[in-house]
Amino acid sequence: MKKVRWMILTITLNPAIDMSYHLSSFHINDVNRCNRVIKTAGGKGLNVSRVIRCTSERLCATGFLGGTNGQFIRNELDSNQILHRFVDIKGDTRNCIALLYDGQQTEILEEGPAISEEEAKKFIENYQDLINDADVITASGSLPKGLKPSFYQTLIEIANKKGKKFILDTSGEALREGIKAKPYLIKPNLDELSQLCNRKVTMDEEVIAVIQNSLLEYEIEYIVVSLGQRGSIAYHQGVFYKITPPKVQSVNPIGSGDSMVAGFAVALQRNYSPEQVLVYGNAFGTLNAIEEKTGFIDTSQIDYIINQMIVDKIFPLSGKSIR
Ligand code: TA6
Repeated sequence: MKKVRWMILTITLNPAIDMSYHLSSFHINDVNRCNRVIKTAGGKGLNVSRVIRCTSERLCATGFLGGTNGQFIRNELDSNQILHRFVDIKGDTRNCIALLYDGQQTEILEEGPAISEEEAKKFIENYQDLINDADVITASGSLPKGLKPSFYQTLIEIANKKGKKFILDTSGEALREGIKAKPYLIKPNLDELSQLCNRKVTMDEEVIAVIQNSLLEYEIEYIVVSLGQRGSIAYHQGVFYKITPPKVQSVNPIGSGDSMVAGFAVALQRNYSPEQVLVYGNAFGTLNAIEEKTGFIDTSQIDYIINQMIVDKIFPLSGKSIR
């Protein structure tokens, strides 16, 4: 039988069933009834997987799954025709809750199950085998309990030895440790960047200064700081970019950062130019925000959105555009 070679490997170490409750009223310390609940196979890496699946690129999803929630996710991946190779765990995969009311979103994220040493070892063995069939690897979200904060670092080192491009999208200690292994691309948002440099970062000039002063030493190919609807500021090989997406009517921004990661992975897989890589990621983020479903894009709209993207190259010190 012919062996199927996938090209993008997505990693979700702490997947979740995402429950979105759309509420017409919301009162603390009272009973709130809800007639619109959406249940999705979630965790950031599974959102990435679904968006890649919307394109023609082939992928395989991996991570840890356990219990009936784990089985639900496996069934969802099967029905979305997403190839998957998860490691079975004893614990139960978590639930994450989003309460959507009056244009606002309140999230309750369970910590998730603990991973045993044996399960972590099994994952690494499985991963060593899976990456042989991948050119680009994405790793998204929090690390589950039981794994060392340097777990992503280990995965990046293994990928780098084999010449694979590793995209890391995580936060806190896992990001701090992960960047030491030189991932190919990182995509912190402003909160994650602020955590990383231990001070509040909001302005474009501050983002550029933090990249220059605190991140360049790690020699990461692409550093992309996502700014929500304002797009992103990126650094690649000595050049800073500001990418501004067109103004759109946002319907559901959940998963837009994950969608951005999917866009980067697809563009890297296709060996696009650096500007195209940056534009693709941003376009995918925008396309997700205009859809009701989390982790979904309408691929027929990619060119339409890309044509409206503004890419400015920036002088690092003055923040002045040189477009
Ligand atoms: O940003 C929302 C989300 O993508 C949800 O899908 C939810 O599962 C959550 O993130 C998980 O984030 P974490 O960082 O805990 O892995």
